[in-house]
Amino acid sequence: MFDPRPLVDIATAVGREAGALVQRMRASAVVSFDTKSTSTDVVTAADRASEQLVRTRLSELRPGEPVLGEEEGGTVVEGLTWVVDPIDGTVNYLYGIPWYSVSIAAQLDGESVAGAVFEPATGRLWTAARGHGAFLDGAPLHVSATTDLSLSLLGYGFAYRPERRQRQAETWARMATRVRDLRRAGAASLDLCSVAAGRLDAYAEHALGRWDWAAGGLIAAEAGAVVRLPGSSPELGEDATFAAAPGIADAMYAALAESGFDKV
Ligand code: LIP
Repeated sequence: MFDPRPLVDIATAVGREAGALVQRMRASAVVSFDTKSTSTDVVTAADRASEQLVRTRLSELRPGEPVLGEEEGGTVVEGLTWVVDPIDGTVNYLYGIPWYSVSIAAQLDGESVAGAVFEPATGRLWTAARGHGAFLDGAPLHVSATTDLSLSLLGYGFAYRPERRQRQAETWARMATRVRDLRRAGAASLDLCSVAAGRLDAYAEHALGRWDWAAGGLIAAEAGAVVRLPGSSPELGEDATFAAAPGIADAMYAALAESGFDKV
């Protein structure tokens, strides 16, 4: 019987090493940086150095296993692939907002089986192994028991492209009167971990990379959330990521669809 827990240990150890590097580099890394898809989609020297460290360490610990990373690319193959976001929440990192992570997942035939999301700024570690639960610093995680949509806290995000942001903002304006409140924290992996911890009742966003959701999506699912990854929510749009406490998942999914979430 395949046991994914040793893969969590590797993701944890390498994530902690990369996180320490990210923290050490911050003062210099945020002085100058490059941009990618738009002028607001930043990449720092720390993003690149973190991914390079992860790649080097995985090649030592798991020789021959491919890596898909946000900065250097790669592909998901049959068998085991490591999926890495070297800094998730790069804009937060740039501004000194302590809400960013190094996210490392192991996927088997494209499905996450192990994941670690490490917060360099706080030292908090979120982990999960498929079928073995989700944990924050070793303590079990459980989603919220919310059953009332109007009393739910919804996390969300924006794409980098301006024309899409406008449509997304219109969706969130419609949702604002359907839920208790909205939160936009800027790091998808940690938004998904927040659902796992019951700190958010739901989270939804478009246009995430596999590296954004690969570990956090598993952590949320293992904590009891209803998780729908890109390609599995046609009513929310082909590139939608959705996670919610089971007590409100159907109502939240329907409210997002009614708000035009699929048209952004
Ligand atoms: C970020 C995501 C966030 C999203 C941002 C960005 P990055 O990832 O974690 O949820 O709203 O636009 O994609 O770029 O910091 O790795």
